[in-house]
Amino acid sequence: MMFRRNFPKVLCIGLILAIAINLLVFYSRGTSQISLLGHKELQLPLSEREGEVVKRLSHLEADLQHLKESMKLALKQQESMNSTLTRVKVEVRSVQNAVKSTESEAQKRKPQKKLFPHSQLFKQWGDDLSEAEQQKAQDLFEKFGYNVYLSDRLPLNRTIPDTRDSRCLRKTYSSQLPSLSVVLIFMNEALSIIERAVTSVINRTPSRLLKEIILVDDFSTNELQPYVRLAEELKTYLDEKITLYNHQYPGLLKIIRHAERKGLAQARNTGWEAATADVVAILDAHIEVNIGWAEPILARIQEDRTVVVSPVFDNIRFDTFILSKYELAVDGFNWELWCRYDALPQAWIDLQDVTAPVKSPSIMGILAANRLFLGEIGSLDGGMLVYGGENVELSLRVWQCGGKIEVLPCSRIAHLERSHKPYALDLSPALKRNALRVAEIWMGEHKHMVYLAWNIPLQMKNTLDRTICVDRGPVPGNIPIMYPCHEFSPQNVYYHLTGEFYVGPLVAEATAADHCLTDPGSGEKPTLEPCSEAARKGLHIHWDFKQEGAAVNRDTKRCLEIEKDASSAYVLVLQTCTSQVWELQHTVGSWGHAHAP
Ligand SMILES: *[C@@H]1O[C@H](CO)[C@@H](O)[C@H](O)[C@H]1NC(C)=O
Ligand SMILES: [Mn+2]
Repeated sequence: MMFRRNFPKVLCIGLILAIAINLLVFYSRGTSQISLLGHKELQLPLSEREGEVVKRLSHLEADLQHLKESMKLALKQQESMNSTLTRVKVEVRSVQNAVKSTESEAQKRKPQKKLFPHSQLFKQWGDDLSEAEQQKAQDLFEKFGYNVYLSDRLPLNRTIPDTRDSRCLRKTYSSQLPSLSVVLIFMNEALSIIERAVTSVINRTPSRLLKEIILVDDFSTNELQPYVRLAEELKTYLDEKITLYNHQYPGLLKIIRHAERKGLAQARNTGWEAATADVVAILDAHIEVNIGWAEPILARIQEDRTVVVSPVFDNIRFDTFILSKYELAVDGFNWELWCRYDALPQAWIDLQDVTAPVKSPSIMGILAANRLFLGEIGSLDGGMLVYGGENVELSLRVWQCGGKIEVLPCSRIAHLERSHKPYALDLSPALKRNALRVAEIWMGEHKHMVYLAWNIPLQMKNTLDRTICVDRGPVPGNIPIMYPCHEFSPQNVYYHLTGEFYVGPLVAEATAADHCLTDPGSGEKPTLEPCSEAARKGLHIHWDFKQEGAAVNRDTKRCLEIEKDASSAYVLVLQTCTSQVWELQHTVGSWGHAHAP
C-alpha cells in the first residue's frame, strides 16, 4: 500500500460514534473493575486479634511473593540487558569489520562510472558496482520497483532491528494461544523477496502456533516480455523451494495459483478460503515479520473474536533494504477512500500504556482476524478490482457489523514499499471505481463526499475558453492560475452556499486547511488562504455566484475574471465586472451535514 502521512479528521459519523461508544464501554469497564477491587479491601473483617495476626501473616506472605516476582522480573531485565549489550557489541564489531572490508574493497576497486546518475536506485546505493552490475541492478529495479539485485544477495534469515517499545518485551502471553495460518499473496514478486517473507514467518513465529503458510499467486505472468522468465521461475523454482521447506517442516507450505488475474481482494479471499487455523493473518509477500509479531495478535483475538487486527508497519527501503521505524499511528482514510495515517486517539494516550491496543478506523491492507468471524462478515469484497479501496470497504463493514479494528503496538511487520508499481501504469481508474462502489454500498448520504473528492467532475470554467480551468497553482504558493483542464484534484473548485469557493483537494479535516479563494483587497491577483484563518482575519472570502453567472466578491464588489497576459495566456484577475461568466461543471444539492468548512 502507499501511504500519505498527513493528519486528517472527519470520517463517517457512524464510525466515530462506533469508536466513541466502544471506547466508552472499554473505559467504563476498566473503571468499574478498579472500584470493585477497592470495595473488597474495605470489606476485610477487622475481628479478634488472632484473625488479625493471621491476616498480617498472609499479607506478609503476599508481600514476599510480590517481592519475589519483582526480583525475578529484575533478573529477567538484567538478563535481557546483558543480551542486548552482547548483541550491541557483536553489531559494533560487525560494523567495524564491514567498514574495514569496505575500505579494503574500495582500495581494490577503482571508482566506477555511474551509468544511471538519475535512477532512484543509485541515490544511496551501489557506488562500487561495475558497469555490468549496474546495468543488471537497474534492469531488475525497473521491472520490480525495488532492489532485487541487493535482495538476491542478502541472507534470507537476515536480522532486522527490533522496533518494539521496550515495554512490549515485558508482556507475557498464555501458553494456550489459538493456531495461526499465514497467507502471503503476490503477483510478479521477486523470488528472494517471497523466500525472505516465508523465512521470517518460520523463524519468528512459535512453531507450535504456526499451522501453515499459504502462498497465493495472483497469476504472475506474463504478457510483458521481461516477465516471461519470471513467471516460469515463480512456478518451477518456487515449487522446488516449497518441496524443500516441506521436507524440513512437513505440510507447512501450500501454494495456490490463480489461472487468471483476480486482483488483491480476491487473492486475499483465496488465501482465507484455504486457511484452516483458528486465526488467519493475510499479508503481502514483500514483508518481513518482526520478532514477537504473532503473540499479541493471537492473544487479542482469543480475548475477543470480533477484533480485526492491523499490525504496525515499519518501512524497508526499496533501495538499501534498511529498516526505518514508523511511529505508531492509526489507519484512517480520506474522502477519496485512500488510506492514510491518523493521529493517535486521546483516549488511548490517556491510558498511558504504550502496549495497549489502539482503536482504528481502518486497516492499511494487511490484517489478522478470527478465521470464522472474517467469514461471518463476508470476508473481503471480491468485486473490488486491482488494488485500493478494499481495505476501507472491509473496515466499514467490520465496524458496521459489530466488529472492531485495532492496531496492536507490540506486533510489528516490516513492509517493502515499491518506488513504483510495476503492474499498472495508472491505478486511478480502479481506485476511483472501487471508492464509488464502497460509497454506494456503505456510506449513505456521505457518499456525495466521495464523489466530490474524486471530482466527478467539478471544474470551474470561464466561458471565454472552455479548455482551461481554475487551478490551485504551484504548491507551495497561494496564487491560483488558469491551466488546461485535467480533472485532477488541484482543479477541484467547490462553491459553498454560504459564499466560499474552495480550491484544491477537499481534505475535510481539522488540522490541514482547505483553501478559500480570497480577494486581498488590493492588487489584481486573487489569492488562496486557509479558510478558517481567513474567516478569523475577516479577509474577503465570500462571493456571490450563480451557475453561468459572474463571481462577485461580496465585500469589494470586484469580479473574478480572466484576461490575456503579455504572452497571451489567460490569467486570473480581479477587476470591475465586465460580465464574464463562469460555470461549475457539476452541481449537487445539499449533501448532508458532514461538510466541514
Ligand atoms: C542464517 O542461516 C545460516 C545458515 O543456516 C546460519 O549460519 C546463520 O547463523 C543464520 N543467521 C541468523 C541471523 O539466524
Ligand atoms: Mn504492500
